Amino acid sequence: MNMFCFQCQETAKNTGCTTKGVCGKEPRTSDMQDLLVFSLKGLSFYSHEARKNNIEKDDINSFIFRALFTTITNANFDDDAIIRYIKDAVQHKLAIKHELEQKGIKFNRDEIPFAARWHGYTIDEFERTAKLVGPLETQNEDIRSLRELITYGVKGMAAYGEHAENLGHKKSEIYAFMQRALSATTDDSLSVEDLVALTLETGKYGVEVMALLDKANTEAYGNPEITEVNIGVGKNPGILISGHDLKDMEELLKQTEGTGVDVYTHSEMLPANYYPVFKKYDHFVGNYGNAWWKQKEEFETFNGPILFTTNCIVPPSKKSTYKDRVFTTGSSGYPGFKHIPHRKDGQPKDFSEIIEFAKKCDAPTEIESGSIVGGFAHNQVFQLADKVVDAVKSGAIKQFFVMAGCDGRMKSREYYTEFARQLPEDTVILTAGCAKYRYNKLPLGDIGGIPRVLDAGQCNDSYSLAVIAMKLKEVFELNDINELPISYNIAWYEQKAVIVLLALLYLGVKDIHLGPTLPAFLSSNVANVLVENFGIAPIGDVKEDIKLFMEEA
Ligand code: SF4
Ligand code: SF3
Repeated sequence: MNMFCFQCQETAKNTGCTTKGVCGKEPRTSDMQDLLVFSLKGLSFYSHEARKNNIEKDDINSFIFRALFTTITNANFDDDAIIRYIKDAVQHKLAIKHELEQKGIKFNRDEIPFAARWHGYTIDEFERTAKLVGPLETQNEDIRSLRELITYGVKGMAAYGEHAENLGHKKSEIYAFMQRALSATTDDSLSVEDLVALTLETGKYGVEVMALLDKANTEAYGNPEITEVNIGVGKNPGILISGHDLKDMEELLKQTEGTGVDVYTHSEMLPANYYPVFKKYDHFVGNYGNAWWKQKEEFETFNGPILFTTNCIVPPSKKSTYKDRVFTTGSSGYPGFKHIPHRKDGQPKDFSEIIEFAKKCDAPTEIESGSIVGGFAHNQVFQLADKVVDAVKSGAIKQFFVMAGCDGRMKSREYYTEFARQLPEDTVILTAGCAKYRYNKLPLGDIGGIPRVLDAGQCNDSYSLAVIAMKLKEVFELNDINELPISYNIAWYEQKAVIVLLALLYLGVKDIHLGPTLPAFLSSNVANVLVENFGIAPIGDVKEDIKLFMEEA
């Protein structure tokens, strides 16, 4: 076995990537990411202990967000960047340990987990230790499963928390929980029951972090509003911005203004088109292309530079001609792609190099034309509430389907296109995340002016869908969110979808169908807990699933 990773939906044979990642991750990168996660768990042990003694370090809080984010699927393939994070984690750990010791706080050696005890300095040491610290080192399958489930949920939280932090929004409870949870995954005294409880608590903080990000985004850029997004192209050269970070979006729009360079969104950045503050820029043309996994073709025809603010990066192939046009920033990275450093001292990032590059490029080649509609986050839907409630009461809308989550390259995801196509015409799809690309260009029509696909935004805007559900529960005076005519058929791929799922479970949502496959990291016992307590189910045949959902309704 060269490596072991099973954190995403596309893991080899739905058991684990062992020779090379299906995502393109090399064994060494996988090892270094394992060691980084391990180091962050060790650092979390000390920072959790420090917090108990009223020591809180802002730099460690932010560092853990960023470092964990680099280990999310398709975020960062750059070993050098990951190794720098490991070295910094070791330094942070030594510093905080020293501070605790200065205060007279000491630990027995047997109280300190290996992750916290370990300090390595050389690449040799890193490579050796990395082989001892992957997920398979936990022998008990159920404990391993729960530890990984919590770790992946916390990774998703780190991503959302980092975006909020970039906009100046922080919550100390979120940092405290994340570090406690990471530290707990190294604690051999915790039982399956303890870890199940911690998993549910992870969902609670998932809701908190998504609410925080929602606040950060809407306070900075206004509430998303119904928007017709152009999917065609203009005549100027353009920059294609992908990922989820809206602060990067803002700075890029400001810096490209008046330069003759247009801006287009790709994949998860599409919802930026729905924000009032971004819409006012004339050179913000629209969205180009589809979900992340189509990037190899779409980056070729875009002709101009591409900026990744987060995942999902697909490694270019030998034949790809766009390699020298790709830039990364934030936690994303890829060897050979130019990385734009983080903002310092309150100054914006410097996108001048990418803008100058764009000026020399051709305008994008048109691959589609027309428009798509989105912007149905909670505030906008509340404004339509009367219309929606009337449509439900009159029977014009029979059922809502939450089809949020991720897209991916597996053929089995055609299920979601077919599912959307075959849903009865008196149903409405509520979506968020890149899962939407499986059906957002189908001619599904509307119900009395309400489009049949309502896109709330990015995967974190699944929070909006939960807020909408809560509001409907209130309007219809129901006791339980599960009495609403809403079914959940969620597609997952990476770890942000894990925190979205845990958040929905925490909010009490039952009977979520999850696909295209159930996570490989769920042991059969842990999967049973989810099935028995929450009614989680896999997807099956489109026709039968629709029949089942409509009967349950
Ligand atoms: Fe495999 Fe997914 Fe891990 Fe990549 S992230 S190595 S595809 S399990
Ligand atoms: Fe998509 Fe990567 Fe998950 Fe944010 S961009 S939802 S997969």
